[in-house]
Amino acid sequence: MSRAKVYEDFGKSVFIEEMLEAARLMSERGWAERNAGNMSCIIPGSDAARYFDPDQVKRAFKLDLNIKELSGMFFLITATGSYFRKLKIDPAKGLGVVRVSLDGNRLELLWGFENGAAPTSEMRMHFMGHIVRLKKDPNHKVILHTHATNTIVMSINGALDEKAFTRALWRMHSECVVVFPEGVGLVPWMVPGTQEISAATAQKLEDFRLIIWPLHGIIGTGSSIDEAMGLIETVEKTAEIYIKSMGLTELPQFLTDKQVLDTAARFDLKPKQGILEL
Ligand code: 2HA
Ligand code: ZN
Repeated sequence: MSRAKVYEDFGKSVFIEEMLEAARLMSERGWAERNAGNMSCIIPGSDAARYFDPDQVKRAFKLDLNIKELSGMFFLITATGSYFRKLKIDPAKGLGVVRVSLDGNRLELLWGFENGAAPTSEMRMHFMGHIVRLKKDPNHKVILHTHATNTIVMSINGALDEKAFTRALWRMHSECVVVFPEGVGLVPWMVPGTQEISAATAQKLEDFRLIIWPLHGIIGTGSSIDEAMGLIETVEKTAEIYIKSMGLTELPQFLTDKQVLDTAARFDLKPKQGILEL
């Protein structure tokens, strides 16, 4: 007689704990008004095996894109319409764990999304983004999207294209070139939740871990929530410095391009070429 396998409670897992903490931080910083923002995180198969019965699929979501590259993989992802500030009250409503079907056309729900909830409206960006980042970095796991206030304000300056945006960040805060030597990607404004913004963002994720969505927010990616969040925090803090310094009447003092390069060299980093003017 075989005994039924006992699964651990995913609601008490470190995956849920870390996502709730990220939602709390974003909400407290004012980056998550109403249902703003969304997150997704890969759950390695070895962890998934501890928490989920692979045969207990609660529901399935048909996709309008094929993500065969991710078939069989497990993702923890936020629900459409979920409020970050309320996520901790009922995590099994605002979050769900889905497995990508073998044919890559469906998401199979294994945990969460209670009361009929469904994945975020930006799920196409998340899945297309994961496909790209995994090819670049086998340790990649997390995509965060949030409406970081100062980053949005900085993006209102339309003169800041991708290179100018990166240059401004690198020149205003010594840490920036160390944290993102590849710079930040920037896509033109596009309607949120569309195939268009998802494809453009995924394309940029070929070269960048951080993407600016002008007049909307920011995307950060990485091998952990800490890493993705750390990237976003560094841009957001520097955007705050940018805005605060705009009112200064004295001649501004920026890092020279040599100082930026010297800082990168100290950490054996090679900043993306073609951004600085040295
Ligand atoms: O999840 O942030 O971009 C709501 C949004 C859409
Ligand atoms: Zn958004």
